[in-house]
Amino acid sequence: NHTLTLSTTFPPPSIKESPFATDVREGLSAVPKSLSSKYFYDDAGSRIFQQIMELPEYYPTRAEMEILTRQPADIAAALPYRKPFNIIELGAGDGLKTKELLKYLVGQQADFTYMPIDISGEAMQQLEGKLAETLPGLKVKTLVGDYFEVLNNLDSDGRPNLYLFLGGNIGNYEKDGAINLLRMIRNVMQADGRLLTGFDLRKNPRIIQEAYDDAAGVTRAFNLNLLTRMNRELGADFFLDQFDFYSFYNPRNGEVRSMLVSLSEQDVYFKSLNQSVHFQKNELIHTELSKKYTLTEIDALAAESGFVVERNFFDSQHYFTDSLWQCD
Ligand code: AVI
Repeated sequence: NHTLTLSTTFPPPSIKESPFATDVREGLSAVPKSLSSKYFYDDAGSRIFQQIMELPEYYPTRAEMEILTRQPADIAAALPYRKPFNIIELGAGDGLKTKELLKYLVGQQADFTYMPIDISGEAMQQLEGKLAETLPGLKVKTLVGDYFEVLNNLDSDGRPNLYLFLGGNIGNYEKDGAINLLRMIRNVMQADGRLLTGFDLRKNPRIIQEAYDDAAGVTRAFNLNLLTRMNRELGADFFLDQFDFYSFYNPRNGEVRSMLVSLSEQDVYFKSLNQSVHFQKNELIHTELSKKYTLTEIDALAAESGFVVERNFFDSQHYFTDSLWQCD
């Protein structure tokens, strides 16, 4: 009768802090407090975002879908490729919009390989399965990881690349971040490469305001889900009824800013950070920028990142543009 006692508590396991934990600790100790909107997209948040895209007020997805459904021939004709090329998509997600363009190109017997990049391996597996079913003639090579790493280690077989950055995701970056990302693409691009980026455009301010503060409260739930995520993943004790959601559009600079508002003076304890965060009554956590562009701003952004705008593709209401850029 040997008794073997295994100690599971000593020595304590060395726990490496997750990037989420580090960013939350830093973001909530800063003045003013902020969290990156990239953390909206856990499984629950991604599902809420799917609901946002179907809201009557949320026009960007439908506008871009219209561009890619109605104008794939014009987009394809604007590409200079008469030899095999690659289409590399950053943040492909469910790939629903891109499918319209891919379908057209496959129908034209264009010789290309589609390379979607996403941080979620699961999303890439699903997309690959779906494309194999619906576009069996398409050559697909999925790439899982962070854009910067994947793009810098990409082997494009000496073929020219069309980069896609759709959905208006560029609008969620602060200006420096947007320029960094675009310059990084510029640096890996050959002279005959092209970049097609989705930009949400300035329009009647009321339309934009309502798209980011919908009547059914789905965008509110999208923001409050960040608190649920911190409760679950970081052992925080946020009470969701102690926070409000507020978002406003400033038509003078084209910025929608979203935030959570603390409804009382309160302390929130984070078990996994072994730390409390203090909130004043009415103190804000900035959660998201969603920038709306003028065409002049798009030209300037292209120039600052080493590109020129070759052509803009618009939806019928001119709410959105997929902007085709080449190296300057
Ligand atoms: C993903 N991104 C382009 C969306 C946007 O419109 O800025 C995220 C979003 N936030 C609130 N509603 C939608």
